[in-house]
This record gives sequence, structure tokens and C-alpha cells, in this order.
Amino acid sequence: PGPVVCIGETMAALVPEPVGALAAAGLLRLTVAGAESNAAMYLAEHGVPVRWVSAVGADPFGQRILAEVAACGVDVTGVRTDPDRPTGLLVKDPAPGGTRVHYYRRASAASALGPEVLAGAAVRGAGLLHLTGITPALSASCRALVEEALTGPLPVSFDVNFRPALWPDGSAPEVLGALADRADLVFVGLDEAQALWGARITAPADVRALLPGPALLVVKDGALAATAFDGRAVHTEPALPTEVVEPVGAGDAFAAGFLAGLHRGEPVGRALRLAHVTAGAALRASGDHGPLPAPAEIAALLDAPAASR
Ligand code: KDG
Repeated sequence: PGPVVCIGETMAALVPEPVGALAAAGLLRLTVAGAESNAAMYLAEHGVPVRWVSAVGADPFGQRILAEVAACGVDVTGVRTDPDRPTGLLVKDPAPGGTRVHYYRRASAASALGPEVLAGAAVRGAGLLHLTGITPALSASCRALVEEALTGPLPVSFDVNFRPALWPDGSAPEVLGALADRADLVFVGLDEAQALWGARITAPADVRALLPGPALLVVKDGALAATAFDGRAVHTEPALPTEVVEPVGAGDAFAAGFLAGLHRGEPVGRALRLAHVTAGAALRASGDHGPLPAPAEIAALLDAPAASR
């Protein structure tokens, strides 16, 4: 198959170092954060040919993002540099119950992306488009991009990635539900599905009942397990116990691991396992992107019987 093409915004990201409350921080470490480029970076590290399509400002944050994403082996030739709009910024405020994120991204370079990128050279020959529910919240043109991708000829993988701060008008349940149901492969958290579509959702099967469209639906239940519905069977894989330094980015890593597994021709259960292994790399890092285990360790984790993992 052709390369995976990930499309979406990436921001410069500041995270307190050592990890702790932003209001008390002395030092902020500069990293890179963007759901789709995070996925692209992990995909590249798993050896999957991958391109990232986006826009950054003509500024040092944009240069830094391009350099970091490219350093992982991602093709960034489809990222345009916008002379008139800045790169967005995200600041993390880690707390014991989870990380709060503050966005400075309105009118950013990437918010001006639109359906025209789908006709660009970087999308030509793609085997799969990977998009998330962040993009339709960014602007009308970004939403049109996602809509058009879902009506186009290429298969679409869609990570629901509900970010409440991006949906002040409350339209997320309807918009994200309709988009997700038209994708070929969907990732969604059980807690995220509950937040979007109501407390009556208590199990992965309830999410499937709401989203019958995707040929493959993966429902993640946090640190417990993930369940995939592929139209024929239901596959559940327990998560791997790991230290959690800072959780943002784990969902993107999970999606990349799953897509990498499918790309290698692994059965769905092993692709879920590779997804958990990849998520662990993000969980153990203060930024969104952390190092993958060595290939031999990954292979051992994939082959280990469930009880010993
Ligand atoms: O999944 C992690 C992303 O949410 C983070 O990297 C920032 O892309 C981001 C966003 O828009 O929240």
C-alpha cells in the first residue's frame, strides 16, 4: 500500500520541567504537539512510510516543528509555510488528575488549511489518510477538508480526539458522530464516547451501536483494555501496565501502533497489542513523543502470553 498521510495542525508545546503545576513552574521545556504529527512520528519509527500534511508559520516555532517531525523519518514536504499566519502554541498544565491544556492557536497557519490540500502532491498515491476530530473544530475550511476527505476515494482513519476546549458551541457530539461514522477506521476512547454521547454508553458495544459505519472500530478503555470491532469478530486486548509521567499523546501513539500493525499485515489482536506498546512510549514521556522500546523488546511484548505482559 502507499504511504499513510496524516493531516492536521501541530503546535509548539511548552511543558513545565520538572513535570508539575504550570502556575508554579520555573522552567518550560519546548516540545512539539499535534495529534496527527504525533501519529506520523510513531508510524515512521515503526518503519511505515508516512507523510505529514499541514501548515506552520514562517517563524522559529514552525522551523522547530518541521525539524522535529522530519527527524523521526516523516516526509514533511507537504507542509506549507504561511508567511501571514503564526504557528500555534499549546501550554501543558500537568496535575495529578490529568493535564490541562491551554491553546494559543486562533488564526494559526494550520487553521487556514482547507480541502485544497487533498489535491496536493503529498496526498497523491496515499494508501490511507489519517485525520482526527481536532481538525473540524479549527475553522470552516478545516472542517471542509475533513468532509471532503471522507467523500473522496482514499480510505480514512479517524481518531475522534474530542477536545472540549475547541467546541464551545456544544456541537461536538453531532459533528464528530457524523464524521466518525463515515470513516473506514475509527479510534475513540470509552470515556470520550461517554463525554460526547452520554452516560448510557457503558461498554465498547454501546459505541459500536452508535457508530455502525466504520469497517473497523477501536474503542479504548484507558489503562484497562482496547476492543476492536471488524465486522466479523470482537477483539479485546488488555493494556500493558506502565509508568505514567504525562499522558497527552498516548492516544496518537496508540493509533499509530495499530495502523503500523495493520500495515505489517498483523491480525487485529496483534495490531491492538502493538498499539498498547506504542502508547506506553508516550505515557512514559513528559512530551507527546517518547522513545519506542527496542525492536527486540517490542517483538517480545507482542509474543508474550497475556498473563505475563
Ligand atoms: O493527542 C494529543 C494532542 O491533543 C496534542 O498533541 C495537541 O493536537 C493537539 C490538540 O489539538 O490538542
